[in-house]
Amino acid sequence: METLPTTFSAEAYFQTQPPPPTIEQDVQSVRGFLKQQREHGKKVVLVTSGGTTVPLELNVVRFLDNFSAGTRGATSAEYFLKAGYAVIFMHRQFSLQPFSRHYSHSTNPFLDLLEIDDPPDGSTAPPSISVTSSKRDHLLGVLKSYKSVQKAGTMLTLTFVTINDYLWLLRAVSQELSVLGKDAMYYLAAAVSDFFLPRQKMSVHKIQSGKGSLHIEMDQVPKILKPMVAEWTRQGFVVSFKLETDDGILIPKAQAALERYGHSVVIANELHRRKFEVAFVYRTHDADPSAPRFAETWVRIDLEKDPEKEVEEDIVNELVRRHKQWLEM
Ligand code: PAZ
Repeated sequence: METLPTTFSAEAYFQTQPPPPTIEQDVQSVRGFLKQQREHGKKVVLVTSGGTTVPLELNVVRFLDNFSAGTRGATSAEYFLKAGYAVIFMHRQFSLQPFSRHYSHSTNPFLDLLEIDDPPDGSTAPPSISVTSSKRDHLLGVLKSYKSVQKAGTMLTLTFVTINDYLWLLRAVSQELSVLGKDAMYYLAAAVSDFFLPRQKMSVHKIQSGKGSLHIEMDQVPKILKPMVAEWTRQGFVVSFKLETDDGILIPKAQAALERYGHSVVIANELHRRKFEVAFVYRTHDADPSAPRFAETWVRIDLEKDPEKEVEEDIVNELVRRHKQWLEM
């Protein structure tokens, strides 16, 4: 059996964990997409969205997962498209997607949009289907945006399931996207596992219950932002997210990430307030060494006053503004 490192650097990870079978095909589609977007002078944002799984067996029956439904990523992708960016939407398979997210089966089932219209008495014509009148305007708006994005070819969708799929795909897409230099933005909203089980330590078959309780020791996922910022993305505008449940550590951890990786912005959010409140954490460019090195700006919306408002609209507007300013520097 090959010897595995005790802690995985990004390099050791990619040397020991195999790529997903679809990686080459995905790289080809990203190349084709970027060629088209460059011809149209578009800025491109990579949006990652949804949670990663950690399989416990090679013939996977069980896996660890997390809560993310992909709302942040899918919603933000729509606002980036609206702002004129082309979007590579890299998401967890079956998590929410731009446009169709409005009709998620759990919150707004598609069948509830439709009516059966019976033919007049005596007619042999089959019943027809129409859209419920109260839902028509909303559906029309979403459909128009969706069709125009399809026609313009400004969105490419890629999928991942496991943490391994995610890491390989993120590296490959970032390296491709780096040809855009400063015109590329990386918006890392996916909820990525901090721990994984190396392939070499996985049980081949379903773990059996005969031995009583289950003990699994997981390895730490390498800190991928480090090579991403320093090597893969070449000058890109990198935005990472920091999620915590303990308010006391949220901002300090976001600051520590900025310090460690040297990227553009960290968007900090607390689990239960993430739908209406986030903080932009960034470096200050103050020449005075005794002044604070970081600052934060809160983006808040009032869902009681305006229940239709989405915080992602303000997040994306603010990022578009900062990206523009940064391009002009
Ligand atoms: O997918 P969602 O809308 O339910 O949640 C979004 C989020 C909390 C996963 C995202 O805003 C985020 O913080 N992502 C990074 C999580 C992390 O620290 O790994």
